[in-house]
Amino acid sequence: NKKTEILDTAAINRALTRMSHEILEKNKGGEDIVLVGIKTRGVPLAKRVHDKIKQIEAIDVPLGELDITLYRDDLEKATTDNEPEIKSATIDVELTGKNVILIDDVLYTGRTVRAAMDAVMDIGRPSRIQLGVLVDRGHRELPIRADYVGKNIPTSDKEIIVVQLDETDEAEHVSIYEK
Ligand code: 3GP
Ligand code: 5GP
Ligand code: MG
Repeated sequence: NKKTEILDTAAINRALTRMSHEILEKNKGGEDIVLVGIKTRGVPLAKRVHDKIKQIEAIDVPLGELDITLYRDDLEKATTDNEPEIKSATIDVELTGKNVILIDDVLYTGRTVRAAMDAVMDIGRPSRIQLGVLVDRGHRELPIRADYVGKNIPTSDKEIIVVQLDETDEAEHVSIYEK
């Protein structure tokens, strides 16, 4: 159980600033963007990207959130047999025709993002869905990739990524932790 810090507050902030610029560059401005944070830590990250887009282009892009948790039909089962499912969605704007950008802290198997895309497409018909994550730790089990990545951190099965943010935790850093 060794812990190594990969990103500190300044590095997290720089990564989010770069991602916000990339979002605006790739989408030629922020006009049709709707940011959707995936709970828990994807929500404050989406808010930070929102604030940066506002600083850069003076556009107030709508913010929504999705709560996606593991569906357990049998609590005895291993976690890998449980599939993430949507618990609730708070998106107060029309998504049809919009460019929905999902924001999460860590991308791993891709199953959470798959569930998030299902939820978004149940709500409306966006013209496009993109994905931004603070950390891509690899190990994808679905053909899903992120459009905006704070940092690629290749992990082994024995490692997990610890993400702490000021809004949700009493610290702010991204670390790699050996189980
Ligand atoms: P989050 O809600 O901010 O994403 O799943 C609950 C928390 O446990 C997550 O916080 C996440 O940070 C942490 N976590 C660490 N490893 C894993 C993992 O392998 N899968 C999931 N779903 N969460 C993990
Ligand atoms: P996936 O569905 O891609 O397997 O996992 C993505 C979700 O699980 C994200 O919401 C993320 O918070 C969480 N997750 C998966 N692996 C890790 C990890 O190593 N560290 C943290 N902090 N979260 C993880
Ligand atoms: Mg998460």
